[in-house]
Amino acid sequence: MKIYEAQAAPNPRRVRVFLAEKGIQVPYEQIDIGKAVNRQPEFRKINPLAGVPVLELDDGAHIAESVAICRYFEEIHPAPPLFGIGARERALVEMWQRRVELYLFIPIADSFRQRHEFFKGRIRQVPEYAEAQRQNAEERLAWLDAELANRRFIAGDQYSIADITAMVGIDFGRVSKIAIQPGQKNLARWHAEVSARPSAKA
Ligand SMILES: N[C@@H](CCC(=O)N[C@@H](CS)C(=O)NCC(=O)O)C(=O)O
Repeated sequence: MKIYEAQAAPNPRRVRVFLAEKGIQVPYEQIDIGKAVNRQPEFRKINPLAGVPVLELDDGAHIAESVAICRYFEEIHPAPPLFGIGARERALVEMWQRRVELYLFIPIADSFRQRHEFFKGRIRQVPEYAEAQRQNAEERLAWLDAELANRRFIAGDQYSIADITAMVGIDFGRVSKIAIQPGQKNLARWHAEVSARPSAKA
């Protein structure tokens, strides 16, 4: 088993933080996305969509998509649970994981991908869309700040994969000058707490 990843990229970091929370060690193989190695035919045999991370199982199966990789490890190492326990909690974690991925992480990623030199020639870029997504991300930070007035973590009282996605997304916002605002005290309190966990350094 091994994970193809790229140290500086946000999606691989989501998986590293998740594994660190569970105390699981998996060998990593670095893919040089700066040189677009992930977009070459050799890597596309592993993931036709070219993204990292990708988990390679001992039977040769390849599992891409960060949350799918995390779910695999949740099944084989249930403790500590990061997708919730029981129908109610699992549904709430799923809801929040999807919300922070679709409405925060992706707008933050688009703010970078849609305008930055790094992605020129790799994807179709629309700089106006980068700016629209930057503004969307800023609105979602305000929304999340209000949500966090009444609970400790994104999905409730327990730390979960939703916290990992939100933290990694917000940290990646630095490259697009998207940041928690001084008045967003609930978000700042939450961010300080999740960033202080040893897993955040993974
Ligand atoms: N939906 C995928 C996204 C994978 C993805 O876009 N990975 C980025 C790194 S954060 C990547 O491979 N970028 C290099 C490229 O697109 O060339 C996931 O959740 O893992």
